[in-house]
Amino acid sequence: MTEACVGVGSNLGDREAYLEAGLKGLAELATVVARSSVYETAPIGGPPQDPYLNMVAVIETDLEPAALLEALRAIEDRNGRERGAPAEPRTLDLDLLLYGETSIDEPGLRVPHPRMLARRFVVEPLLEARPKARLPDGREVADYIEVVAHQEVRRYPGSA
Ligand code: PH2
Ligand code: MG
Ligand code: MG
Repeated sequence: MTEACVGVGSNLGDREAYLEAGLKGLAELATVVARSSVYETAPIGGPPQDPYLNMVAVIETDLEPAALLEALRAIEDRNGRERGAPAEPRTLDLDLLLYGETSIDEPGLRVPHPRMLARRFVVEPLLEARPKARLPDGREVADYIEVVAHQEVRRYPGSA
């Protein structure tokens, strides 16, 4: 069993429902062992678009990284995800952030997620779920919160 961290995001349609559908999909393929609160976050990159809801789920899984990534894509597809330009609005985005202490750099599969430490919408919920999260190279995620502190992120009212 490996512990993996998955970023969950939505900024198109019923965002809360898509986050729930994402969590349900994860629970069908793995054991969800922790999750963050939901945050409303200013969109980073891409054309002007609505704010995201973002959160992080921690799972335990027997799936290898490539199979896990494929399973994440299948959950996105089931939830109306259309694959256009990179930072276009999306109904559901499931990003593999960390997979144990494994580093992978292959076309289409890079773990840790290459931009995770530059995004408060990842760093903050990840630290809430796993305060001691580390990258395979030993860097502590907590050391990066100050770097991204200027980005707009707030707890989403009503979420756990
Ligand atoms: N995802 C992106 C691009 N920009 N911005 C926010 N706030 N949250 C996201 O999840 C996000 C983004 C591409 O996946
Ligand atoms: Mg993403
Ligand atoms: Mg993605």
